[in-house]
Amino acid sequence: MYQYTPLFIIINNNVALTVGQCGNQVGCRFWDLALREHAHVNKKGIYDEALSSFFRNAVLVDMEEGVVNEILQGPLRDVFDSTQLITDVSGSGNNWAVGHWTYGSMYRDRIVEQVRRVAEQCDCLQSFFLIHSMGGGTGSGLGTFVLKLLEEEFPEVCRLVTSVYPSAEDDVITSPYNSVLAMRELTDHADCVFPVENQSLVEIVNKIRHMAHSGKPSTAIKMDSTIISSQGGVSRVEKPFDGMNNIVANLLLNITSSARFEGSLNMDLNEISMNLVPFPRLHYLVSSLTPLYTLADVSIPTRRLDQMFTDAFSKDHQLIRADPKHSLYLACALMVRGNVQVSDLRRNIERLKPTLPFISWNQEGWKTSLCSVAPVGHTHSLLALANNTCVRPTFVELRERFTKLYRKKAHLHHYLHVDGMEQACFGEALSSLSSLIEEYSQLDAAKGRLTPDVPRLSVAK
Ligand SMILES: Nc1nc2c(ncn2[C@@H]2O[C@H](COP(=O)(O)OP(=O)(O)OP(=O)(O)O)[C@@H](O)[C@H]2O)c(=O)[nH]1
Ligand SMILES: [Mg+2]
Repeated sequence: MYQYTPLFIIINNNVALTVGQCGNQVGCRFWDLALREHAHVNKKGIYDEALSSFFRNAVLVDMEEGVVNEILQGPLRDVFDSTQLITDVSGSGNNWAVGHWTYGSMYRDRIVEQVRRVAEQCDCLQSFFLIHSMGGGTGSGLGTFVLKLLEEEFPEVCRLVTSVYPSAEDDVITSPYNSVLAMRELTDHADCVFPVENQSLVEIVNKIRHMAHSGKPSTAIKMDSTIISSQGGVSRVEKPFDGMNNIVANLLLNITSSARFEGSLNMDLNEISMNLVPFPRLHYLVSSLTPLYTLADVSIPTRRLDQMFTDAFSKDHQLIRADPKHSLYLACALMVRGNVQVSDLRRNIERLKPTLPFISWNQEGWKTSLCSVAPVGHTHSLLALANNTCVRPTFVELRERFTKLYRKKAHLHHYLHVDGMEQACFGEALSSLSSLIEEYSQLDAAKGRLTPDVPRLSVAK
């Protein structure tokens, strides 16, 4: 069993909500790794008030019981109690409308009451942290219903959402409908969204496995690194999503590290949207994590440290399939953990800046944080969050998959049976997505007009 360690925890000002299978599996992985991190830092520590509030400030919602019940039987059973769970038995059957309207109206009061109870335990509630998938019914439909509820009931509290996007090969046939319907809600009601694509996660996991088995010393990966290990998961047997969920959990560990540990430069969760979102709808932040591959075994020499910063901007380290270096940056945050100095951060920003297309009026739009505690098994790590027009292709692809079904009105009747759901919702969600795509396109077009600083003519002597 774990020993729990209190550190400098101020996370009790944030409330986590996990909705649906994916949301709960990812959330559970995150909590598990967070416990391991804290236990690692202070091996003699005990489970105390401060860390326990980190867990009390969570509400777990699923309209099926299986996943959540499994959590209560696993290593996390001692930190959650059944009053934090809201479950039903049959699930939303991959239908956004059932999650949003049917379960939304049935569970509205219970959810509000539960969230209020948890919110009252916070000294000064700063943000809600929602974790869900876009492709199914509960996380997507009820998850976005909860988002709207939070806006109504706690309008002053920041809403951050981690959204897992389905891959093109997803076995949920209706996932394009569910995702586009959910996107409209995310665009209108979230302050910040961290999109993660299952396709990218699969590619990263495959690449890591390949490297781990290639045996080349230059690609040595610690087998117990939190990136690839499934040790300590909900169940002993590794499940299909475990490796992928570890990556998302690492994203969450890095985002919340400032709130869990001390550091010379802290970043509160609500500062993310304050600093990275210049326009309210354009709040989709592309994340990249390093180390992911060779740097899993990183040590501190400067060249390697600089390499970590270079990697954060490469295509291979993004959690969606995107290439930020060739699209326009509106803003960027670098969240560093471990033995790294402010001067290292500054040097790397100066080094990389000339290679990155930044919007003209926000060339200095860099936000940084330093947390002194590195993830277990590493000396340092970096999470880059980019407000970048490179999210656009992901949305265009999603729209194409939606249109393919919608043109034929395929599967629509499943949605239109549901009380509260009207066909107009589909058209409205589609046009919301199209205008979002258009807004990113227009900004991206400005990239071509960026003129590099013209060198001054030298005066002939
Ligand atoms: N990365 C990741 N994706 C998942 C996981 N579980 C499901 N998914 C993906 O999420 C989508 C399905 O959503 P789920 O979260 O299973 O559905 P739900 O929210 O429980 O909704 P219903 O089951 O319809 O009530 C599909 O795109 C799956 O590929 C997971 O643990 N990790
Ligand atoms: Mg489910």
